[in-house]
Amino acid sequence: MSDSPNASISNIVILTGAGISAESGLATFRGSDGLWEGHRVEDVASPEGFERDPELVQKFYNLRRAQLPTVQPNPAHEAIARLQQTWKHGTVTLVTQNVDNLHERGGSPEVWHMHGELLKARCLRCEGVMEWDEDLGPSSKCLKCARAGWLRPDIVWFGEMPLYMEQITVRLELTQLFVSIGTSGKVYPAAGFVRQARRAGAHCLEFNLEASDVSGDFHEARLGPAGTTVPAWVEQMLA
Ligand code: BJW
Repeated sequence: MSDSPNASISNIVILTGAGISAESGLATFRGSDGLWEGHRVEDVASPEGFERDPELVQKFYNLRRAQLPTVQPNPAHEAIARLQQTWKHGTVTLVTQNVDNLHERGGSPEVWHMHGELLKARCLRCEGVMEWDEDLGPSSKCLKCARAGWLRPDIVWFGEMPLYMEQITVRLELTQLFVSIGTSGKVYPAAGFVRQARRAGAHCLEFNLEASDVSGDFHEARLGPAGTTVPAWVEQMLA
């Protein structure tokens, strides 16, 4: 029998939030410089807000899309990618609430973006989803049905169903280790994953600068900047 504390772990589920991209220069949602400042959440992150003022919402996401090439993945993104690439004992499932592409650019082979992606657009007319790296506006034409004026960011807003939910539930049932990194635990269903995983018998570990709203549901917390704490943990896992 192995003495390693990791010997009983085969499957790992990692959930990330805005905090993992903070050290790359992307603002978090609920920090003092949070993205919502200057905008009411319901104005820019709800289907009703989009219906009321599509131009404001498109502009909000256009600015964030345009920011992506100006930022780089940090050591936390890279460490997770290393774990995904080299973990030999089972699966490492990476679920992110982030709509940026820093996990992919950090080398992650597979990322489930449960709240959508800035670099995708969705057509309200034909439901087609397509890669999109330019500004979206009233004259943007769907690449699938060729109609203009029906494209929106492929982002999951409040009241909409997050993506990959069935697959995530299956992985949470099968995991021995659930790890949450840089998320405030304020937004559901993601904030409830720790309880699901814990009920299924997983050890639950939280990385954050400070206690989150769901810290009490974890077995263990590592406080500090993810760019330092996450690479140290990955080294430990791979040792
Ligand atoms: C660091 C750090 C560093 C900083 N190192 N850490 C009860 C149950 C179920 C649902 C609900 C419920 N009550 C209400 C709901 C509905 C609603 C909801 O949760 N509302 C809450 C406000 C209460 N949820 C929904 O509507 C969701 N859909 C849904 O529920 O459908 C029905 C359903 C039911 C049951 C099962 C399945 C489905 C949809 C939610 C969509 C969220 N969308 C947004 C916007 C996306 C687009 C965009 O990016 O603009 O997603 S909201 C926003 O919050 C964004 C984020 O992904 C999400 C989470 O934020 P996150 O990542 O946690 O960021 P912050 O800023 O809050 O926290 C950052 C953290 O990092 C902090 O803790 C810092 O300390 C830390 N940090 N620097 C480490 N260097």
